[in-house]
Amino acid sequence: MADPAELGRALAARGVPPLAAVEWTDEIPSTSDRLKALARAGAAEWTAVLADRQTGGRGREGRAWASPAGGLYLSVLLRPRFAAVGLLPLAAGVAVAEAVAEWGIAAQLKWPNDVLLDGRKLGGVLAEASSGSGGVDWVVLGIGVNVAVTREALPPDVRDAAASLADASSVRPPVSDVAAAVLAHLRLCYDGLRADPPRIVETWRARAVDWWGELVDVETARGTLRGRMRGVDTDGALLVDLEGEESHRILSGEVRRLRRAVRG
Ligand code: BT5
Repeated sequence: MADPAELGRALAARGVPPLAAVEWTDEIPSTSDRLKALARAGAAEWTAVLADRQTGGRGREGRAWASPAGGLYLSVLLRPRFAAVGLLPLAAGVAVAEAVAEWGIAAQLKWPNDVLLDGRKLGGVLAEASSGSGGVDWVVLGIGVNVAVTREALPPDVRDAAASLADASSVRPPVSDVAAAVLAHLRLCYDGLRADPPRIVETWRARAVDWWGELVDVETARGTLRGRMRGVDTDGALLVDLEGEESHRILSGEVRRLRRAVRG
């Protein structure tokens, strides 16, 4: 089990304010489930839960997040008092991309929550929130990054579309160093989000896959929409130009680029 004190020292060395509390266990069903329970019990903002492995790691829409040893499984509790909460998943993606850039890895972001390396998924973000009459009470940001996850450790249906930091770099950072880097960049992105939300959208866009203007299919709960990818608005919604409707807003979905048929 990694040592939470080691993470504390790594954050202090970076001049990052300490976490409110941190739990780091060897194995847990899901760090986000554990942190949601702590959030409901009144835990403070910047409480974090980490695990070496998850047995029930979750993605969006009930999908699973394969969580063998060698990955970063981190959940962070935030209690935002500002309006731009919808941009938190994008801000978390930026934080992950900026963190891995410290090891020379040029990750790309794909709306809404993918962190890609050469088109394969290196990490993902799961944002879950609870609101009351006074607005958003808490947000749990769950972040998974394949730091030194081997292909063999991943399920066969995930393996070919997954990437690991270890594939791309001869440097093998310890998971606790990657955790410290992600948390440090997340602090900066969170402060940036409070001060200047459009700026985070610009930063995200600069790191996003360059599919702007291209034809995409977006699978949504209400079916697949086809159009040209235009941008992301200040609520984090994807804007797609559909036939007969410009800048249609999509709040959640899966984007796939349509490749033009190559004629021989
Ligand atoms: C995500 O969901 O990408 C969000 C993943 C968030 C995981 C973190 S780990 C800490 C915290 N605790 C949790 O329980 N969850 C969070 P989504 O966009 O729905 O992507 C899920 C899809 O990614 C799956 O259906 C697989 O195709 C693929 N996938 C699963 N595990 C993967 C892995 N380890 N590496 C790359 N791709 C994976």
